[in-house]
Amino acid sequence: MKLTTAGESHGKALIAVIEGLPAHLRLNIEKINAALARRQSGYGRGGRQKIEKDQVEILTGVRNGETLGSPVTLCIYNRDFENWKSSMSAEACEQAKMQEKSLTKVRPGHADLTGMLKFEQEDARNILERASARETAIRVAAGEIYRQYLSALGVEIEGYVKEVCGIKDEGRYAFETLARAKTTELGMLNAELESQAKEKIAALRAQGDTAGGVVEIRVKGLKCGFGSMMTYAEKLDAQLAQGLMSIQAIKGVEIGDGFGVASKSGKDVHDEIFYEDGKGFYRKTNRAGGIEGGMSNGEELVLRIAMKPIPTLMKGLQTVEFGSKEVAVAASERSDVCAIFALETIAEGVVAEVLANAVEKRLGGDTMAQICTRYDALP
Ligand code: EPS
Repeated sequence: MKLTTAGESHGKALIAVIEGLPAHLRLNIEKINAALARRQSGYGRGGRQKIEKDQVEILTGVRNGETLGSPVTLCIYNRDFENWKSSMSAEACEQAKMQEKSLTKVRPGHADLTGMLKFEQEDARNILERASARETAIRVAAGEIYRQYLSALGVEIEGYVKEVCGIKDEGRYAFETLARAKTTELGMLNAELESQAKEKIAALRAQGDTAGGVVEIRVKGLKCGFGSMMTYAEKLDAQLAQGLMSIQAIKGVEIGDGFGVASKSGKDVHDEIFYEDGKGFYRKTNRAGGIEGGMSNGEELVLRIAMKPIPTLMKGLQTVEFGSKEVAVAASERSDVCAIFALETIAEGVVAEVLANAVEKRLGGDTMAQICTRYDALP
């Protein structure tokens, strides 16, 4: 299943085309819009979210609430385009309007400078419009479709915020308790830690600074044997890391005990194997995070991702003005202080995309009924 997204942050719209979805996948469009609303919310978000009210429009591939098997096209209109028309239209724009919206005091940590050098641009606007995390809106819409595909097989994905700028939740939570994170302001499950994290974000906002954090994503119901150790491209852990790393601002991905395995000896890292009639093979621990040899082993998948603080700081860092090469303060008009709550929804969608593709690769199928039958027949 191939996903292509397109669209600039202040352009007319964001678009996604998904090829290869089976026929008869019943879509819950309200759930897609709920995921979009969640991505827009959370404590620490900025002014742009007051302008947008993201709603998906399905342009192709779905009839009467069900996929047809043809390419599915999704569209989210950018309301802010109304304010940017004169400098973001495909048609010729007035130089003065382009100048007004140009950005040359390049932001450390953003794609601005490297993108300008690579694509031979003198205005970072031509880089940042695509680099912006606004693109995650359409990835969430597509991700929710993959999530509904997996849900039809009994595979569920949930996540929560584990850390905000040094405030860490070391708790261990049962899968069934994770959904509650979506009803909190920051996606944390410990109310005391969440209130500390909110204070931290408020203080950083006052200082013109920003915050990142860690999100944990878990997957329940994925049977043994998805992905393969036969070739490196088929390894499920490699595919998940690639997908999660491709989300804007992600600097680290851990599976299971992740970096923690390096400081322990083998007996404290590997999950011992047991067998019981009726239950089959099982493990009492899950330090591997549900993946061994690049394949799902039937245990829960446990993934963690680290998000860097957003690189648009209201109190801009030192930089160099691109044209004059003079010392400058990095550009800022408005920014989020922290988008960690949004990341949870985005990461769920990306994990769903990777897993739906792994299912498709192994089970094929033209219709949802065929795929469900093949999935149910697996041990
Ligand atoms: C975003 C929209 C953007 C940014 C943010 C994500 O809106 P604007 O640039 O109009 O304020 O708030 O993008 C970035 C963090 C970034 O560095 O580009 C969104 O809808 O998520």
